[in-house]
Amino acid sequence: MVLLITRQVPEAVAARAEREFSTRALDMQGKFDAAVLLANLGGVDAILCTPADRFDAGLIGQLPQTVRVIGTFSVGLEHIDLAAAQARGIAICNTPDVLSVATAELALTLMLMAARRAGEGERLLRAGKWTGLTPTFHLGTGVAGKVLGILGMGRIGRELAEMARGLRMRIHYRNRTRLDSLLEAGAIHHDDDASFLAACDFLSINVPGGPATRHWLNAERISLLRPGAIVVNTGRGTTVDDAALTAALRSRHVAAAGLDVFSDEPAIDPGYLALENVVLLPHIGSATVEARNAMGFLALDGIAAVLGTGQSVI
Ligand code: 8YV
Repeated sequence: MVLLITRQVPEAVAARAEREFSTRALDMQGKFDAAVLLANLGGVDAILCTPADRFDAGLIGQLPQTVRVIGTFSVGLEHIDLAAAQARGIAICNTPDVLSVATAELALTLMLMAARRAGEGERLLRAGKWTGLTPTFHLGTGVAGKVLGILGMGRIGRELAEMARGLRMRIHYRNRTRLDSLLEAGAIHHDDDASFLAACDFLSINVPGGPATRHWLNAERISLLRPGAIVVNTGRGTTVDDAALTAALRSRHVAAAGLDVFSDEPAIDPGYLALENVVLLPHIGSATVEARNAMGFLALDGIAAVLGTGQSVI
C-alpha cells in the first residue's frame, strides 16, 4: 500500500511508516501546496496530512480514486471538508487522546506565564533593563484560589482541570452538554455564557475550531469577563476575534493573554506583537516527543485499519 506523507514526521513514526507501507514523503515546508500534492498522488492509497494542509471540497474532488483514507496528524479536523470526503467514500482518521496531557500542560504554561508576566520579564532581563529588586518590581497575579473557567470540557479541558486543581484553582466550565458528576469532579457547570464569563479569573479556550466556534470570544463576551481576567487559547485561533482581544488587552480589561494558536497562522495579528501583556507561542500544544510519537502511531493505526477493513475509524 502506498502512503503519501505531506510533512516531516518524527523519526520513529517515519521508520514505522516505512516498515508498513511504501512511503512517499513530500516534506512540504511552510504554505501548503495543493499542486505539489496532486502531482505526487499516482497510485497513492492513503495520505497522512497535518492541520497546515487544507483539504477543501475542491481538492478532495481532484484526489485520484485510489485514495481511500486521509489520516491527519492532529485531533483537529477543521482543515478537512468531512462531507466532501464522505461523499467520495474517503475515510478520515485523527489523533485524539494521546495529545491531551501535552496540550493541557501547555495551557498551564501559558496561564502561569501570563499571570506572572514571564515573557515580559525575560525580555526585560535580556535587554539589560533589570536594575534590581524592589518590593513592587514586576508584580503579577497568583493562581491559587482563583477561578479557572474552561470553555470546552472535552479530553484536553478535563486534563487541564485536573492539573489546575493541583494548583488549588477552582474549576468552572462551559460545554455543549453538562458532564456526569464523575467527569465533572466538582467543577461548576454554567449553562449560559454570561454567568460563566463573570465567574472567570482565568479563561482557557479548549474547543475545536470551525464555523460553530468562530469568534466566540468577541467584544460582547469579553465585556462580560471580570475586569483583569487572563485569557489562554490552545484550541484554534479562529475562536478569538483578534481585534476585540487586542483592544481589551490594550485597555487592560483583559490583564494578559497566552496564545498558542492564531487565526491565520503562521501569520500573527500585528496588534499582539505590539503588546507586552500577551505571551505568544508557535502552536506547540502537542509538541512533546511523547505526544508527537503517539499521534503518529495512532494515525498510522487508523490508516492501516481503514486499508485493512475499509471501515472509518471515527
Ligand atoms: C497539530 C493540533 O496537529 O492536534 C491538533 O489539532 O492542533 C496540533 O497538535 C500538530 O501540532 C501538528 O501536526
